[in-house]
Amino acid sequence: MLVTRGNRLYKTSRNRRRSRMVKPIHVLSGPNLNLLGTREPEIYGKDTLDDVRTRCEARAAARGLSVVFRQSNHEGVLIDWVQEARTEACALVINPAGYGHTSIALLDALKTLNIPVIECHLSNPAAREDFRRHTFVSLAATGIVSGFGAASYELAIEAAAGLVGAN
Ligand code: DHK
Repeated sequence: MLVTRGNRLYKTSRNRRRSRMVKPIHVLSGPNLNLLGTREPEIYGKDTLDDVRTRCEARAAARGLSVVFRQSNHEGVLIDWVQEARTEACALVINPAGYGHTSIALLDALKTLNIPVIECHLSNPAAREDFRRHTFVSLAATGIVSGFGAASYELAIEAAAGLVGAN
């Protein structure tokens, strides 16, 4: 059985297991990603956000982890969820979508975290319009996965699991 100590996972005895269960990976998606599958599918792919959720859950389960998977179109809601992750998550995967390019408030919230933060993009913003090439969120990210469509989320889960020491 895996448990957390700080942000890392350890195998442990049954007694210890009761007191320290593994926290989930929180996966946050920003504005317009609720439209995934129909929104510019040539850029963002045909998978829906529910498909992405299923893929994340499966990836995490294979590493003995669970996910809390959420999407919002509202900056303040995303910030509230980032703050929640401070105590409730072992790692955070975030696709900030358009807010990544604009939100210093989201960056400030992310900078309060003491857990791995994986920034995730379906497309490769560096290969798109100039205004997408700068992402405030990157300043607080442990690492970035971009350009692999829905698989970017799965790779981000893998990276998070590795960083917290899951098998
Ligand atoms: C999603 C968005 O909605 C855009 O605003 C970003 C990102 C790119 C993505 O590739 O997932 O520029």
